[in-house]
Amino acid sequence: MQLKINGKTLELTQGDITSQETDAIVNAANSGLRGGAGVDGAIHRAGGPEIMKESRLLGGCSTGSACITTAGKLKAKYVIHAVGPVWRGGESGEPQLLASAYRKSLEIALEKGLGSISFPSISTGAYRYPLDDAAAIAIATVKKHLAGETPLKNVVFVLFNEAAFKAYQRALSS
Ligand code: AR6
Repeated sequence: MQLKINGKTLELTQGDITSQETDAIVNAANSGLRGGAGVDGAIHRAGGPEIMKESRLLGGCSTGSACITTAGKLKAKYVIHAVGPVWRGGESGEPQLLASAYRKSLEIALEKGLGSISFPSISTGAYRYPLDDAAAIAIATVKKHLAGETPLKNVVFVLFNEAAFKAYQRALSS
């Protein structure tokens, strides 16, 4: 499923983000950049130890922010480590922090002049953010970025399962 915005493409696909060939893939990281389970574990396993070596040098990345490393053995050139919020009921700034994690990732892509980037569904696994709400924020933040001046021509959401794919489809078509 695709949407054209300002001559650029926003695409949804179901699969494993580690096999994406976009310039950057985004990791759903923790603020310590310590690695973990879920998409974080998959990225470090597939990319090899170089990504963790660079992550350690960064010394952490605050919630709602994003930091960049190279991508080791992955096909992508960079991994952008975005730190989404843990869901605590929605009254602790979670929507703003989630939007900010996406926005900061897109700003890093812009600074680096990247043409393409893939996102997972940040915060909706271990961090328990409700899927439909997270999808609406993710899609709205990317749409806003693509409507402005950016070198990004292609933004892909790589959804790991059907439930996530359907939630992002709903968000994209609403
Ligand atoms: N490709 C794409 N999406 C994936 C993949 C994959 N290979 N594997 C899982 N997902 P999560 P969070 C989906 O838990 O909620 C880690 O331990 C998954 O189905 O990876 O932001 C970190 O170190 C879900 O929809 O990230 C942090 O401590 C989505 O990715 C913490 O979890 C996000 O789930 C971050 O939690």
